[in-house]
Amino acid sequence: MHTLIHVIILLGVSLFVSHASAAPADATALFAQHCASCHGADRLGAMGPALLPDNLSRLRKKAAREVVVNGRAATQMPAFGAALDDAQIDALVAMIYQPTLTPPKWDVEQIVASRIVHADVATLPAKAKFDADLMNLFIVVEAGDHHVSILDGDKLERIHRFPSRFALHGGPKFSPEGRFVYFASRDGWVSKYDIWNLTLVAEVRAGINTRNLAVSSDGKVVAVANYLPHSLVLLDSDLNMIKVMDVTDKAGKTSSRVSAVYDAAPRKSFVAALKDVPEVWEISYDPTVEDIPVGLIHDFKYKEGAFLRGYLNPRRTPLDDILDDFFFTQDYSELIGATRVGKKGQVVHLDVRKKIADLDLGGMPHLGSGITWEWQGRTVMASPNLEDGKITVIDVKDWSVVKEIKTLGPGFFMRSHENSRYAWTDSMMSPTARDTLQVIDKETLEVVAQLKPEPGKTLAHIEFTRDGRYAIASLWEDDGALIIYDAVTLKEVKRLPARRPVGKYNLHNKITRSSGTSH
Ligand code: DHE
Repeated sequence: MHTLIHVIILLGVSLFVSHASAAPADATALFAQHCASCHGADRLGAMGPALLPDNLSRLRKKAAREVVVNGRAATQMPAFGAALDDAQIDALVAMIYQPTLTPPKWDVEQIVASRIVHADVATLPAKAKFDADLMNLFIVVEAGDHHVSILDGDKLERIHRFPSRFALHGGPKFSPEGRFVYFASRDGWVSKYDIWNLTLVAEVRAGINTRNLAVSSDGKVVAVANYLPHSLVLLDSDLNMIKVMDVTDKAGKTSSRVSAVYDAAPRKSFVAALKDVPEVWEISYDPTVEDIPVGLIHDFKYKEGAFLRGYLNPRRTPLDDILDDFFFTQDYSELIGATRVGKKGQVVHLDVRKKIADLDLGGMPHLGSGITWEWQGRTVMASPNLEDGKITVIDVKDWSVVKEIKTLGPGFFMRSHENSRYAWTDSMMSPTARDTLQVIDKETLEVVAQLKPEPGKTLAHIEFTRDGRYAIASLWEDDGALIIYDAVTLKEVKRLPARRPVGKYNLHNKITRSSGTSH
């Protein structure tokens, strides 16, 4: 997670010029001449990505400079190394890491105007144009060249590959019957794709800097979480505007970035994690929900009108601390959130609407990657840790830590399947062990195998086939691969080339909210 410090620069552009330069380079003029046609005169992005400090927070200045000089392979970004001198390049790089003089706006009108319809769903057949088990398909996000692949999970073959928006992030989300998949890009583009017809249907830009999206379990509402602007956007299934919610605290004084939004299917609601305000929001998409003053039973202070529970309106749960990484119990009545400093966890009950337990969680657990299984008659949750080499296993009834399983290094993702005795995890945050997957026996809670097919190359993110027979791992390199393992013998059975395949998602496992996968 990153802290963003916004410095308002009111000085002339000459300040951005490299010290090496004799004559100051005018960054604004250079930008208008060389960059604006693709990245937008306002730097909000167009064909190319947005060039604003928030959007660039994951890219070091040195790397950005490299892109300006050499261009970016597999994209339309040309090399400017020959056309511009060092001072001009330095000036441009400095400029894009500074906020714009006027804060960028992206409101309802702009969102509505950005919508693009690529195909009329009414004219497309409601039948797949290929022969496969439609619930055993995988959607693979290939970040190396911004493409998406669709795999047949029975034949373990690629059916189709198509270009995506720049820098998709988070899991794609599916309509309940599995025909449509929705993607969010870090630049705010939401894309709806018809898997059965292998065609893009519609797109809309819901924000400038977006975190993720969620699709309601009835398939009717798409919720988008934004860092910039501070908003939660609700769209219908065709990406038409329903409403934009400005996200502020109860008093309307402090606005907040939205860290993520999740579909809490059993509750027919979305749950949103806020980054700057100590509240969790729940937004019901159940049209039969009545306006009941929530908290009547537990806490009388929530009787005011602003806290009415209602269709597509936020219901707030106040917290002691900001929580922005969540794990939900299978029925979604409770969530564990990690505090900003990451060392403490809190359990929040969404009906009681308050914290019900504190957890001592050293090592910064990546709760969003948590999975559950049955262990000795209890349900346990396990998640990797972003700072320490360990898997934390917690009893979700009394929230006690059952075990900390030592691993080779800090990890990001964890996966299992109802039909598998193993849970798989990576150590991708470790410089020395990022090439090794570890396999944990869910009964003994011991590491039983280590897989290191390509020493020195990052191996991470697992997804199982619908039946749990195969596990697919990402060789997370530009000329990477999907490595398919037999989930019982742990032997490699096949490899498919892929361009930095950051994540893969099995339709059945995601739509049925398998306990072995994050939701
Ligand atoms: Fe992610 C999911 C947040 C950095 C790859 N990541 C998510 C989700 C959140 C999140 C809230 C759940 C959303 C969902 O699935 O709907 N990620 C964050 C961060 O806060 C963080 C640490 C910093 C940031 O700048 O955003 C971060 N994430 C990364 C990466 O650097 C990764 C490894 C590479 C990338 O492409 O950006 C990355 N995040 C992923 C992936 C998922 C994800 C592959 C989906 C996981 C899944 O299997 O469901």
